[in-house]
Amino acid sequence: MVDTNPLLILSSSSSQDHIYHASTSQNRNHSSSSIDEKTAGWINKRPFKKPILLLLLCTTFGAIFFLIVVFCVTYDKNDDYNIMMNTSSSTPTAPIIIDTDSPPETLLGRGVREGVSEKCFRLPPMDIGADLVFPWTNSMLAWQRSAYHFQPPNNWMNDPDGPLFYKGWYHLFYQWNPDSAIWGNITWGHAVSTDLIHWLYLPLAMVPDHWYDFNGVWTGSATLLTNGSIVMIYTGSTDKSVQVQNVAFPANLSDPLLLHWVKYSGNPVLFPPPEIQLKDFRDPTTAWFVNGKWRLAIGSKVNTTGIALVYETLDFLEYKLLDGWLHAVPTTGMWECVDFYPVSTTGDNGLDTSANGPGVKHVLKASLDDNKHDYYAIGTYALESDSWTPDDPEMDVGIGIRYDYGKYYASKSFYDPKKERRVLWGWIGETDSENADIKKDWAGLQSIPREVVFDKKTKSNLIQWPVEEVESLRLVKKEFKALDVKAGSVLPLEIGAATQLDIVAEFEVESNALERTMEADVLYNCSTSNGAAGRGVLGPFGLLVLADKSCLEQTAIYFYVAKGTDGNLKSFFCTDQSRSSLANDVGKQIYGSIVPVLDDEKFTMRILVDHSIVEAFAQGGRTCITSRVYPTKAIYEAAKLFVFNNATENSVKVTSLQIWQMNSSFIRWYPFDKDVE
Ligand code: DQQ
Repeated sequence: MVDTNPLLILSSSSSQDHIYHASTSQNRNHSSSSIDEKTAGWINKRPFKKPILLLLLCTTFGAIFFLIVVFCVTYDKNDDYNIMMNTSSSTPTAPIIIDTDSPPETLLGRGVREGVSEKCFRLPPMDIGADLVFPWTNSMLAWQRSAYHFQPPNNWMNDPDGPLFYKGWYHLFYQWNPDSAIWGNITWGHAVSTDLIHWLYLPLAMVPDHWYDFNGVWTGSATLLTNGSIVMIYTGSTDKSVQVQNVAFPANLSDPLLLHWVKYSGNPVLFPPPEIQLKDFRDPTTAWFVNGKWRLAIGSKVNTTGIALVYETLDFLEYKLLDGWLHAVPTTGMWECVDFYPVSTTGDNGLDTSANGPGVKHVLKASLDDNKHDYYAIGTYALESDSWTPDDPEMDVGIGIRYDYGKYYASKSFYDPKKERRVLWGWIGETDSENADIKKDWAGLQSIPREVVFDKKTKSNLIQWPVEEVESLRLVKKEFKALDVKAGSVLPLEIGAATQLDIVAEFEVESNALERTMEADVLYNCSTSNGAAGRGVLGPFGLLVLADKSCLEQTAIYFYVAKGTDGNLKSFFCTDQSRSSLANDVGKQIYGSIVPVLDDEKFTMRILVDHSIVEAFAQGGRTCITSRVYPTKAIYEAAKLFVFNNATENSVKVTSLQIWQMNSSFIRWYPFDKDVE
């Protein structure tokens, strides 16, 4: 046990911040005072004649003034040129802003100017200042790169595109910037795998080389037709930044790698319809088959109402806009990356996108441009009227459940016929600074693909679980059983280095714990509750990952059980990043939400730790939280794992805790000169 008073460890992070700020400002004061002393001495020692001094001063100020004028003029010209031509490949010059719902106009980055959402995590302006920038070393930055999540070789990546299974290979396309670790110049990267985990990079699939995708080959989806051919439909941002839909086909269907893609000569196939703004029409879905025709949805908005439009087509070249909308939700803003698919309410398998009938419900997902979160709802799709209705209007798309309560966006699912399952991909962005991204030469990765099914127990949510293939990376296992974790304690788990892990944990709270408390905790909310330091009668309890030996850095993943005024328990699953790093230029939000824990269930969590990425799943995948954490001390061999219970009264029992070291997935280029082993 490292500490029986975890408040020492789990207390507010502000003390850490103070230590760091205090020492930096001390240093600054110290060094500036010593400069002052030296300067004073130097001036005293040299007897200047006044006219010479005056002449010198005038010349110097004159030269400085001239240089400033020249710099301003040149700078403005370049910026105007880049904005007009949309050709800038350099770092956006906009100042840093927070990962915010709506950045102020003056701070808009390049993405927003080009008609897509702000893509970068930015820090609050008040924190900008040379003295506050954390001194990242190369070794700290190098440690952050993932070992078994999908990442391109370098540079910026965002949304997954057109995932599909074809002739023995899983294909993943992705939004990639070939020039920089910042969003822009979007092309389609391409990779293949036989197991969704071990990937091989392939040459680029599509680049912005036509007027209709000059400003980017944006997000799109694949549809496998009944005759075995494939259609890729994607959004192009035109030379005038208008959003249009384009079609591309594989050049050679007998090539399992689908190396070459041919853009249709009649592109674009769709322009924004009259009632839709030119920059609010993007991200076509996989098509589904209804009465001999294909239908696909495209995200948009009307004023502040998020909507999904549906088009019908026979051949993917000519389209008809169907009357009405598939669905609309006021106040949710622009819907990006809409996904629409069936789930079985009775079976265990995933369903092909065109499936419908008894025992089938439909999931509608939208990525909300306004807050960068993926929301879904489960409901019923009426084929004839082409409209979808949520089961619970209070939990509609954009106002109800999220796929993930951390950093997870622009997701897309596909049906995997090999294993008869629906697989979900999501883009995990960065929460560090752009400067750090440029230094480390990459930004963004894809989540471990998740299998998605309807939760037959609660009937009100989905279950997301890492695809079983990730278990092939499991190496040595350590197991702990029947650990009693007293209220207010933190126990180290001796497992060696803790940077690549798969953890499965089960907790039990004392059965009479609830009766022992009369305390109602109705206002509990992960994000506003003082995180893992906020003590209640029944929690928080869980694990500290990526912690150094004295827990100065630690990321807490935990349950908190609150008691409602009706006497019923309400369980929350949260991730507290407020102490995840001593650096002050990274995001430190506390994430989380409610998780249903049924009467016969223990509290269970699974955590995938992969360097700076932590994916956490509660109750078999009912609630998921993905975090980006950037420790500075808890890295390499110094990264440790702890179990904790910060409740005020009740012990928890860890009934089972299994921890596997995880292998790397060794992503590499496809060996074109020889067969893949
Ligand atoms: N990313 C793409 C857009 C999409 C956005 C551009 C979502 O098509 O709306 O890179 O992250």
